[in-house]
Amino acid sequence: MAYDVLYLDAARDTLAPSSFLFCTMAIYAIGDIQGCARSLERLLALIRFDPSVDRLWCVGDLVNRGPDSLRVLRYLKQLGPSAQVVLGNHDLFLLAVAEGIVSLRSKDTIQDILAADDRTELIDWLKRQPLHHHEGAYFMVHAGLLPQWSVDDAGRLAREVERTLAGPESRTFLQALFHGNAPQWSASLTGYERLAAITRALTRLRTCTAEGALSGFSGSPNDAPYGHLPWFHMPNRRSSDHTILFGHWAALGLHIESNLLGLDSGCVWGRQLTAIRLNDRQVFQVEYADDRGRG
Ligand SMILES: [Mn+2]
Repeated sequence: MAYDVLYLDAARDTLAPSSFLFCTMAIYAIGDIQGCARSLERLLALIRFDPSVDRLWCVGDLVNRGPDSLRVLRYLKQLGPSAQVVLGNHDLFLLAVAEGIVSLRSKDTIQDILAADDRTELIDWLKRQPLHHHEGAYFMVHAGLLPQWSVDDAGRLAREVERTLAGPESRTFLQALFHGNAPQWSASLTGYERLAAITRALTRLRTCTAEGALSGFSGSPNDAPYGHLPWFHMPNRRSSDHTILFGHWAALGLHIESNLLGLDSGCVWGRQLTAIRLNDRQVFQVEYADDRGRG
């Protein structure tokens, strides 16, 4: 890839010759941050993340429940093209609160963003982030894909939502997502119900019923009701030809299979924040390092 060479050339001027061999672009995919800024900073130090060379992929739920959502959002925004994020359910919740569509609940910790001087810029940036990222053999999404969706299907459906969220009908869409009907996905859905069903699957899916519908279960896969399977173990899942990166399921924990990287290791619950270097699948983890109390 051409940009590999460019990065190497740029790095040659600044690094000692002994470091040169180690200086190739790395992509680190990291799990749900949820406002745990100190844990994020520790993890970035551990992997020696260098935004001039490396890329950081985030599976969404950047904010909420942790103590420092504002610091996390500002950091990721200023990374520019070095960061690739996809939106999670908590990120969409922040957008809905910012639009005055839903109210904060007692567990929410996004007040710092809502009160920030740069609130408008942060919210505008967040609205323009995608729900999916497809690059080569990888497909990143916050929660999962319905079994009948290929990655191309999911990408096309996600783009319908992304265009609306970034456009003038953003508020109407969020209203429908948080207050409208919640039908299961069907290809015959139209309008905002269609966009809401797509969004719910991409940002909330954990287990599917035998019929392939999203079920509400959120515990450990071992405790799932009879006949309910993790979305990624559904028979004949059409996205299995790509490596899917996802988060959202803290009770699942870090989950690695040849074509699956589940990255929510429960940082905001006091467990770990995880990064996987995609180049060689090296796993990096830090223990929860944020203050307790506000979450
Ligand atoms: Mn989530």
